[in-house]
Amino acid sequence: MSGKVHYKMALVATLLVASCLLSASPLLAVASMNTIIDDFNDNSINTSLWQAISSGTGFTVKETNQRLQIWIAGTTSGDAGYQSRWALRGDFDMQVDFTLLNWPSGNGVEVGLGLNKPLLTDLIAGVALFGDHTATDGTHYNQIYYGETSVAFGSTVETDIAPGGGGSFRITRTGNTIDCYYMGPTDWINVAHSEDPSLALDAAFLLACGLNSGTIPGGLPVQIAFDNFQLQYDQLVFIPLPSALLLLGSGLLGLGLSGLRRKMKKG
Ligand SMILES: [Ca+2]
Repeated sequence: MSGKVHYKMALVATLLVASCLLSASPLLAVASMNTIIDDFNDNSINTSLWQAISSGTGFTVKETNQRLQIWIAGTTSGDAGYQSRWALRGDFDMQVDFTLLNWPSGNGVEVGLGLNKPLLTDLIAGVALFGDHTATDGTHYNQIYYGETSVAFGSTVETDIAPGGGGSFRITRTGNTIDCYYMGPTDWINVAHSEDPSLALDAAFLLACGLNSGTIPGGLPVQIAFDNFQLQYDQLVFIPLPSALLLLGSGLLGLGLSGLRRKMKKG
């Protein structure tokens, strides 16, 4: 009799343990996410993670002063920054800080954190600060934060960051859902939220800034910096370098401006 009771108790205990393990598995998965932090303090590009990219003329991309600094002539279109040599697969949470080191009024430069399809310039998602600028159709826009995904344009929030100021961007993906944020006065503010199977594709990530061809350049030099890049991720997949060099194009900026105009016209 007591032997049977012990057997039953042992069975129940085993089932309880199994049940706990099963219910705990999502937590274990989160805890096992990998982390990459680049504080740029070594003043040297980590070529196992990044490649410097630029299109157009007058850009300089360099790690210096313990951050990633980008100089823009302010007279030409194109963009520049760091592009990952790896694609994100699965869930992730990444963020980066930016500083507007030299930021003349009306410069039209856009600074952002983005996701592209590997080997293509197609944007999957991005969050950016767009400086006040004049579009080629003559319309003037104030400084804004905005976010978007390939599925939908998010929202715009007007702001007014003084030269020397800065902020932070963040993009997260859980399953088929992507969220884009900027750091507000007290917490992250969501400017894009989309759910679609296409958003779960492998995605290269980039820290970029530049001028869109639909923007009249402000004419004065602009300088910005990225710092404190942090990434938690499920899996990284290597991108072959020769093709990846072609990546940036209008990836972050082209869709951004067209999306912004659609949004503005609706409003
Ligand atoms: Ca730093």
